[in-house]
Amino acid sequence: MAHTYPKKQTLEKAKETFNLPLLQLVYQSQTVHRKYFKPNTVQISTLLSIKTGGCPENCSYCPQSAHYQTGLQSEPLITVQAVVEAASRAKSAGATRFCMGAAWRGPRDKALTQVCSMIGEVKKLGLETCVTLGLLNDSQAEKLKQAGLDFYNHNIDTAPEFYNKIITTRTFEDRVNTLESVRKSGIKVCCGGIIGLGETNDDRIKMLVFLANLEEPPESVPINRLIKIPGTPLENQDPVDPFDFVRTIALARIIMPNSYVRLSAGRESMSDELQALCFMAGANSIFYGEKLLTTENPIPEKDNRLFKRLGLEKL
Ligand code: SAM
Ligand code: DTB
Ligand code: SF4
Repeated sequence: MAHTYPKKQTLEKAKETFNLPLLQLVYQSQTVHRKYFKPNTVQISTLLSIKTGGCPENCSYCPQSAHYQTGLQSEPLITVQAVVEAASRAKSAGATRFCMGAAWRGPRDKALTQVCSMIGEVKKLGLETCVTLGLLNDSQAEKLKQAGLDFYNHNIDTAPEFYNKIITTRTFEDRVNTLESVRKSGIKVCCGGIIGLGETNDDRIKMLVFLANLEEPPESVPINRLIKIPGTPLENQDPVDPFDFVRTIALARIIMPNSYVRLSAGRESMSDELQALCFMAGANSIFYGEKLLTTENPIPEKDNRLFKRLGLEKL
């Protein structure tokens, strides 16, 4: 399918697009969406935290960072059996991809071997697999590839210029190096960010342009809306203007037309109408299931009702 935009996105053009009258922007993003994807379908992923809390990193938004008192109960790496049970339930509920997240700076050898067994077992159930384990080097990415991993999630989270206001225990460049290792191994890349950290619209645009200009843009782009976690430095952040959120989704769709754009964390506090606008703007994937990693997500019955009312089909 012909690309309506040049491969390399300029910041200037992206800003112009972002600032179009909202209805024109959404019309444009829905038009792009229909050229590249089957309309009215949404890909369904389910998340599971396989190692919870006590993370040495200081990401200011995160309930799992050991730097903040969020009241979260830490849990060590769970068993392969526990993963298989959760993945079977997710499959019965209609998920096509199972994503496992660990609160690590990066995986140690022994833990990585156990995650590889989890990947093998989840694949046997006929599900696509995704893991998010923090920083990786080339050989760790290779090991995950050998285990059959389909996707690796590793977010840049925000614009390069804003990144060190949010996290200081690792750099933006560390994140990008991991993305390169994942890409080189042949695993598909899932990479996006969070809206509502105190960044400007320009920062949001810069984050998306950075992703679109990677040698190959991520196959999957999760857009999270900050869940304000008591005890973290961002617990009292100002709310995001919902229309700016929709603009962010629309721009992601337009400049990364081949990528799945996932309406990720934060749906629990979004109205049905806002979610519908996000789908209209080109979001075509969600996390499905009552829990994200450690926080609440809409219960499946609620999502099923919404999908029915909107005439959306789960893929
Ligand atoms: N520790 C790994 C890492 O950071 O790469 C994997 C798990 S981490 C929880 C995955 C992503 O969840 C983060 O990059 C961030 O985008 C998102 N996230 C974490 N806390 C969030 C919050 N309070 N609101 C919205 N998104 C959040
Ligand atoms: C992503 O971008 N969002 C997901 C997934 N990738 C791993 C995680 C959202 C986490 C929200 C906070 C929590 O539940 O702990
Ligand atoms: Fe750790 Fe990931 Fe949370 Fe950062 S986002 S504190 S790396 S679990």
